[in-house]
Amino acid sequence: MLIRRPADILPSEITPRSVYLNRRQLLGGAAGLALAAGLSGRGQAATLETVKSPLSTDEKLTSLQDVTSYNNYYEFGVDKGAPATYAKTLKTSPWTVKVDGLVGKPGEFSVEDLIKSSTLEERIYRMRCVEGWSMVIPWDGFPLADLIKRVEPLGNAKYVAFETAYRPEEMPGLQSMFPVLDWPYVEGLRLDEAMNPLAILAVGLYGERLQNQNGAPIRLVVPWKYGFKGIKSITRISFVEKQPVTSWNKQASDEYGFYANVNPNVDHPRWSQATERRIGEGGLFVKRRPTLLFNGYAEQVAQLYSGMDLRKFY
Ligand SMILES: Nc1nc2c(c(=O)[nH]1)N[C@H]1C(S)=C(S)[C@@H](COP(=O)(O)O)O[C@H]1N2
Ligand SMILES: [Mo]
Repeated sequence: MLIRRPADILPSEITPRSVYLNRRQLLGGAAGLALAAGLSGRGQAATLETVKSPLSTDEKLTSLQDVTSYNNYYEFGVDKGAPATYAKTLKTSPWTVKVDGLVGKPGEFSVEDLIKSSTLEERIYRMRCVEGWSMVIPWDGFPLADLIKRVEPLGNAKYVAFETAYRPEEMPGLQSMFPVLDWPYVEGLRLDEAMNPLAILAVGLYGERLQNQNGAPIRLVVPWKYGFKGIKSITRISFVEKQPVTSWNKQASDEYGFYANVNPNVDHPRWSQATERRIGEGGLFVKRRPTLLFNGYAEQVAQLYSGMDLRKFY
């Protein structure tokens, strides 16, 4: 029998997760980090060392259970429960992100390298799906701007294009004779949007590495835009001059624009965007909440769109 010394035992092994999470919350910020040094069987840190970001909301968190079981990830099926069941087949380690296009320093970056070379922050963001539901999620990640600065975009780089892994063997949704989307999933941001400090590349949530259904090992989080901008399991980031095509815009351009800013005044053709349902707020008389312009982040991002007609550029 192998007897492990206490030093080999992870805090997450000896402490039930709920207690562990509470303790992290109590200790807060850097003090909680000492608890987060474990290594998983695959040699990657299972838990994440983060500093608390002042950009966080203090709204009540959506439970880990809801965040990891009510998902959109069409590569694994269109039902909200499908990704939690089927995304396990995606092999997320090792993983590299190729950065190319109009940059001075293109390259292939391993996720572990990106994590090691950044200060991870816990950002509690409210998220809004175009389907009318919302969540409040404690993401762990780093500013997208950090990676952008590292690769030194050229003067003619105006947009950033993102691509999800294309792996039919590991993604059942890609094997379908009637594909829901034109794979691989692609998304894009204007360079100045991508540089906004609110935009992050997330590698974890609730202090642990992302589960596959949430876009492991690395995904985009843009809290002032509808959820479909938050492209999952990114393998490529390209800097380009022209506005890149995006999956949902290609699929139904009258329903999903490039900008996808959360906007209560611009309805989706098939449903209103004026209110939302917070996942986890159960009960018979759940009140829908009014949706805020830019999902409540107007102060930080409205200037990006000054002079633009937001009904035209939806
Ligand atoms: N590759 C990929 N990324 C994706 C999607 C997808 O189907 N495939 N769905 C998007 C949509 S519509 C939403 S609402 C969010 C959901 O993220 P979550 O499941 O982590 O909450 O992921 C986005 N990113
Ligand atoms: Mo969504």
